[in-house]
Amino acid sequence: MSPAPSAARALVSREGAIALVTINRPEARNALDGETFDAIGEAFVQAERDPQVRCAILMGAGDKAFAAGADIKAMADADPSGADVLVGHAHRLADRLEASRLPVIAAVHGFALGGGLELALACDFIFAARGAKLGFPEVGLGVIPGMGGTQRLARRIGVPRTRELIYRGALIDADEAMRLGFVNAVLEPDALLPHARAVAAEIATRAPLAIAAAKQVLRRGADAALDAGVAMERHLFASLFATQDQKEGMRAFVEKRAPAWTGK
Ligand code: CO8
Repeated sequence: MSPAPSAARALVSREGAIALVTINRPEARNALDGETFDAIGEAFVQAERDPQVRCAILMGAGDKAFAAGADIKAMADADPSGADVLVGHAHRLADRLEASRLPVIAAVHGFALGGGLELALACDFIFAARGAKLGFPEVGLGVIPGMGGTQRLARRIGVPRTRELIYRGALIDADEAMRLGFVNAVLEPDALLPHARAVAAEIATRAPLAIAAAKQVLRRGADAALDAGVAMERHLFASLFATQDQKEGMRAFVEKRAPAWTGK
């Protein structure tokens, strides 16, 4: 895999079955402007096209931040339609991450604020370095989260806790975010990427179509009534029996050997 065309704003590299996507604007604490949202999206397109890739990690360059939010300087003078254009870049990226066949791990260090936290919330899960600071400072700027954060966080931790984080605009640390339930694990800073890599490598050993199906039903089912979500699960479960990987996985169990997935 070659570097993303917009090498300035996002980088992508492959380590075995893992794609590492890096938000690359450290001098601005990885603040997200339209170009950066698009570059991250392009990096994911590139990762998805590579059939060897089974899992992705999203991280921020430099030692200060995952991403300190949307670029305030780029939107300060926007009118409503300009703001809507900017939000469009953000939403396209969030949609891409959620629709991706790849599970995406956000490896968060330093600041994950505003749009930066919303970006992490559009990933499948978040691992955070101890000392990381997360939050929604938007109401202190005269706006609200605009990349789906009000909805995605509420779905993860409930409306009352989401209200408190958004109305207060206060930053919380990684341990508190884990206690609230939207961070999966807190690691010492040096252990963050090794942990993300280890989990990604484990996921990469599983049947890729099964992982994609699980991702799809967990995402769509979260917004559905229980019976609709269960029906979706039933349909996907049955349809996996049309795949070579289901035959391979079950035969490998019976034959007491490791499965060899083809992704078909
Ligand atoms: N936007 C633009 N530039 C930024 C941002 C940002 N969000 N964050 C940091 N920078 C820039 C600074 O302006 C500074 O630039 P310069 O060197 O040219 O002065 C450089 O990065 C370094 O920043 P600091 O000197 O402030 O670094 P510190 O380590 O002292 O502080 C902080 C780091 C605490 C992260 C601080 O920079 C900060 O508070 N940043 C703003 C955080 C914030 O309010 N984020 C929310 C933004 S609004 C938002 O995200 C809405 C999302 C809507 C969805 C998406 C739609 C587009």
